[in-house]
Amino acid sequence: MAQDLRTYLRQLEASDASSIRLVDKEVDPRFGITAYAAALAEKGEYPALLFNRVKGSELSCISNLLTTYERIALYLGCEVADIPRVYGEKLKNPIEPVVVDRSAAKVKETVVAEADIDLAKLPIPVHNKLDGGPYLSAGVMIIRDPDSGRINAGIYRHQVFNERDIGVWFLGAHHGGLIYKKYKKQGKPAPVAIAIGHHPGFVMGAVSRVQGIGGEYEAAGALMGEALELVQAETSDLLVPAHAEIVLEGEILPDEDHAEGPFGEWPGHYLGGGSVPVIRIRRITHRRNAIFQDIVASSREHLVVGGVPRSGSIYQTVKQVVPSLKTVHVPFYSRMNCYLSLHKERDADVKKAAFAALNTEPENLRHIVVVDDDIDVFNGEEVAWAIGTRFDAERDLLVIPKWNGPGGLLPTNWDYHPDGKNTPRMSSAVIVDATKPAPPVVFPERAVVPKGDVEQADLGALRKLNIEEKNKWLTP
Ligand SMILES: Cc1cc2nc3c(=O)[nH]c(=O)nc-3n(C[C@H](O)[C@H](O)[C@H](O)COP(=O)(O)O)c2cc1C
Ligand SMILES: [Mn+2]
Repeated sequence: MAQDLRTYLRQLEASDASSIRLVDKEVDPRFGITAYAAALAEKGEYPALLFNRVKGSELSCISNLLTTYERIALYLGCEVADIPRVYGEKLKNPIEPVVVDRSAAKVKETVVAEADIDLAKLPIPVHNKLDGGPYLSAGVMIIRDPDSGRINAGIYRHQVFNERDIGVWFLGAHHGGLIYKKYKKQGKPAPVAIAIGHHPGFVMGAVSRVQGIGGEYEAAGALMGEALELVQAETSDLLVPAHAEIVLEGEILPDEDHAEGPFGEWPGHYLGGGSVPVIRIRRITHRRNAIFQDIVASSREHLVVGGVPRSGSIYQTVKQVVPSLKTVHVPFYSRMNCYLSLHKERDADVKKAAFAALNTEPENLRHIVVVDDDIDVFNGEEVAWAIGTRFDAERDLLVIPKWNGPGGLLPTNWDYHPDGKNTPRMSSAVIVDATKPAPPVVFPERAVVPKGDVEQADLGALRKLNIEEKNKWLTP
């Protein structure tokens, strides 16, 4: 059986039943869904949330699903510390998709005709206080490049404007926007499809850095470990995922832009917006009892889904330049940062690794920290300790002025003026070399308790103090 959102939910439930929680109470899609995620996040909890009574909709909504590295490691079949390597290696071995018959495609179980389309019937959340409206945050938009014929996919934010029109916000050099402009130049509508609700390998395949236009379906196959099954769309020559929960089909209109935003973006501020192209929805197909998938915008889920694929691509490119690379972390708590650990053989390894990382992810990275391989880059405290003990700014800091921008989603890529206007600017990148000097220099040893003794500590014997012991030691 082909993998999809449901096969993954089953796998997740079997591995840790407390990681999926049902909200069996009516919630308003306006802030009600994100309110649960935010209330739990305040307590440091990130379970997937399945809402089965969203006001105004007969469909359920899943949100907060891809919030932890453990849930990514689960479908990749590896340890958390090994995600960058495994992810990078899978992307290097793409798997071609296959086309299945309409009768085998679960996404065709229900077809909504153009005249019956009303997006208000989908459980689409309004995420944050100042958001301009409901947004699809986990929709994978599929478009065919008219020149090469290749199908490209990516997640782009879609604001819902009315019962049949949504927006699409393209960033800079993303292929989705470049392809749309080719249709617009010819004055033609661009056929698109938006797949909502699928296996995390499909969702993350769509946001992986794939060289050249297209290749996301192949990346999804690699991450899922099997060929992605596709089916013919209803209204165009696009091939869409056969086992998505929901597919919206439509066209980006060539001459009908609309004001968009604000929207709370991944750096945690309201960014982006302006005038965007409009997608007119012409058909909806979905499963019976479809689950609408949401990604909690500007939260940990948004950051994990965006950050893990970056770690995978960076691992791959840096490893080619500096084979002694141990691993990479683009932390979910600050995706502008990238921590590289390596076994340093030459002092030059540091800058070579750092520049390879910056060039793999030129869009968001601004702070590269290189540490030795005794530092766990998944532990922010260890990285901060390495900076505190092995980095001297005068000697070990390299500032690269005007590296990033201008404009875009990074708050530092804008100048803010007293009249309330913003103008785009470039911002700098830094390389922080927090490694010890390369051999043969002798650096002080790190103080640790011998490993063998740590392993022998009998943690099972620990217990609370009893009354007698309290009287003995805790009474004044
Ligand atoms: C949750 C999420 C939301 C995203 N929203 C947008 C967006 O609104 N616009 C955009 O251009 N990219 C967005 N991205 C990034 C793109 O999906 C990603 O960079 C993708 O690789 C672009 O593919 P492309 O170059 O083939 O267009 C988002 C990524 C994630 C994970
Ligand atoms: Mn692409």
